[in-house]
Parts: sequence; structure tokens; C-alpha cells
Amino acid sequence: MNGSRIINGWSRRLTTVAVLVSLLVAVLPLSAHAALTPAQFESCLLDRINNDRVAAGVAPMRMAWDRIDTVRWWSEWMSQNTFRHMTSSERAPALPDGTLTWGENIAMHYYTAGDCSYVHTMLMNSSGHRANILRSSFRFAALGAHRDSSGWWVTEVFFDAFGYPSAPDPVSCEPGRECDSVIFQDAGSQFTLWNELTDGGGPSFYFGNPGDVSFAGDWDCDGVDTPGLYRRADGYVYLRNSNSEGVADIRFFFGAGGDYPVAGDFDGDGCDTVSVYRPSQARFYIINHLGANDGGLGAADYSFLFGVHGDKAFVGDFDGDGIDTVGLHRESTGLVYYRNSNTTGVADRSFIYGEPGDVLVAGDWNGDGVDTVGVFRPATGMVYLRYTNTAGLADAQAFAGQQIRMSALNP
Ligand SMILES: [Ca+2]
Ligand SMILES: [Ca+2]
Ligand SMILES: [Ca+2]
Ligand SMILES: [Ca+2]
Repeated sequence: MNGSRIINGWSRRLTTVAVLVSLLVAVLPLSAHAALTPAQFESCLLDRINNDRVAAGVAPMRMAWDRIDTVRWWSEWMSQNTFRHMTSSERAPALPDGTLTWGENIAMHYYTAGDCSYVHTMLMNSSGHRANILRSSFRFAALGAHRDSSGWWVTEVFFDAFGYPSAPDPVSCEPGRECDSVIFQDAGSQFTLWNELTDGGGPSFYFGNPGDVSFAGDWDCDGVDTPGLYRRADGYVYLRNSNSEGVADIRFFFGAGGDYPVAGDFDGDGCDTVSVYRPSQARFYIINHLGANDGGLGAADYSFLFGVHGDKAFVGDFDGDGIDTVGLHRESTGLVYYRNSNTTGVADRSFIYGEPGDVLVAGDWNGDGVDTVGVFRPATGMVYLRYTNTAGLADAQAFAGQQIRMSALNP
């Protein structure tokens, strides 16, 4: 640790909130190791922190995934401005309602490669930072890392809060049930499979182009859901029959420019097909077969009016009768409403779920045969699942990182 340097360290105590903040900077020579991503660096820090806590007889901390964006932002802010602690208003988004106690470490390390060990060891060798890392009253850690040409900038906020987290982590599906999994699409059109939202990211593969709107379904009726894409500019549909890298197995066009794709089993024959919602008309166009060979599908089997211009369409079996029907989500307010038949009429149910900007899908998260809502929140990378189609807190949550779209995958 030659060259490490403590710039400042201080602590103060408020009546209800313990505040422990420390700053640290170190200089080390560069090496040829490959650089980690910020997410890898943060996970590395959590591992080191928890190894040291367990060795000291203290319970490990859990990552506060829904608070990560604030500490990452702060690390980036320091890299562009100056090395200092957050003010209380800057820190506020990192601390949930009901915060009982918290502490903050910041560090800068002039070492752009290797893993997080140098930064963590430097912090552990400083009494104030070490006390924060090992404090038994802290149960959660929001760890944010940012790398620039000079090195790694790190912000660690530790806390405990009453009523946090608001939702438990998802648990594996109960024996004898079949629960939906999910597949994520990122901005580069890379797909990542998750097994029941519990494995933190399974196989990844590229499919389609950035900008394609993804969904999932069982195109060949073999019981396995796989991705599909809709190119909204020209109405082209690209379907893949396996969850692996490769070109589309099925290509055709349906709908018109600007349509929004929906996929599901609208006639209950066990095969999913691709239909569209035309926002300009607030009309769904449903068709129960797929096209082929770059051809057009022709007219829809039927169409019906539903919803309000600008709302985003989703599909699910909300009453468990084996037939998928349509719903709409108003991203500006979180309003969710759906029908249990593919016909014009008022919504069979409506409620508010999630926050503005959330991306909504429906899936059978708990394996009871009924599809319910889940949202992906791009701003924080969090997924929130609800086991009933009602307003309320999430029944489970997970962290998916930088994705743009989530689709439910039947097992
Ligand atoms: Ca299939
Ligand atoms: Ca069908
Ligand atoms: Ca149904
Ligand atoms: Ca369910």
C-alpha cells in the first residue's frame, strides 16, 4: 500500500442517525490486468466487505440495488468535479425512508486495472473506513464505482432502514408449479435469460438490431418460449426458435409503420402468434397464424378498439382460462388496465402499479396459472413483480442492471 494517503476523515452523531464518513485516496502503479466493469467492481467490493465482516463475526450486508444509481452518480460526479462527500440533499436518494443509521466511505485510487482489492484493502487499513465496513448495525450497502482515465472513484453508503427492502428477493418456484422466467434485451440487442428471476443472469446472445422491439413466445408450439423482434419502422417480424445466437428462423411482415407488437396465444391452441396495437387508432389487430419467407401476412383475423392513444400494450392470461388477452399501460402515471376477452369494451380491471417510466409486462411469476404484472425500471435496473393484479407493494424484486426491455418466458 505504498503511496496511499488519507485526505480527510471525520464523524458526527445526530440524535437519530449515526453519520460516519471518510475519504481516502491512494496511488499505485498501473498494471496490465483487464479492467472490470463498474458492476463487476461493485460486486467485488461487496464480496470483500462481506468476507471481512464474516471474519470479524459480523453478519454480511446485502446490496441495496435500488440505491446504486445515486452512489454511481456520485462517483462519476467526483471524477468530473472534486473529491468530497455528498451533502445531505445529494445523499438523500441513496437512503430509503425509515433510515435508522448510515455511514459513507469515499475513495479514489489511481489504479485503473485489476480487481477491487487495492481499494478495499486501502479502506480497511484506515480506522474510520474500517469501522464503517465492519459496523454490525449496517445491514445494506449501496456501492457505486466509476472509472476514468485517472483511476477508480468509489462511493460506499451503508445503512439500515425500517421497512427496507420493501419487497423480498424472488424465491425459486414451488415444487410442482411452473413459474415464468424472464428474458432481458439491452440497448445493443443482447438478450439475457433469467431462470425464474433468481439466477442473476443466465446465457446471453445477440439477436436483431438495436431499436428492435423484443417480445417472447412459443412460435413452433414445442412448449419453449423464445425471442421475437418487431421492427416498427417497416412492420417486419423476426422470430427465433431457440434461445441462442443466430439469424431469425421465421421472417415476415405484419401491420404498419408505428405499430406496437404484441405476442400471445389468442385462440388457446398452444401456439403463440404476433399481432399489433396501432396507437394512432387505439386498435388491436389480432392474427392467429405466423407468416413465412419474408411475405406479408395479409389482413388480421379480427380487430377491436381498446385504450387511449399513447398507452403501451401488453398481453397475458389474466383469468387463467388459457387464452391470452390484451392490456395497456400508461407509462406516465402507472395506470394498468386490461380485458379478459379480445373485444371492444371497458376494462375488466384497472389499477396503478409502478412508477412513471417503468416498462410493464405480465407473467405467471408464482405458478398459479394467472398472469400478473411486473415492471422493469430502466432508471435503476430494478425489477418489481406483483403476484396479483392489484395496486400495492411488489411481492418480489430483483436487480437486472442496464437493460431496456423485459419479456416473460413460459417454462
Ligand atoms: Ca418454441
Ligand atoms: Ca394461438
Ligand atoms: Ca384469459
Ligand atoms: Ca401467477
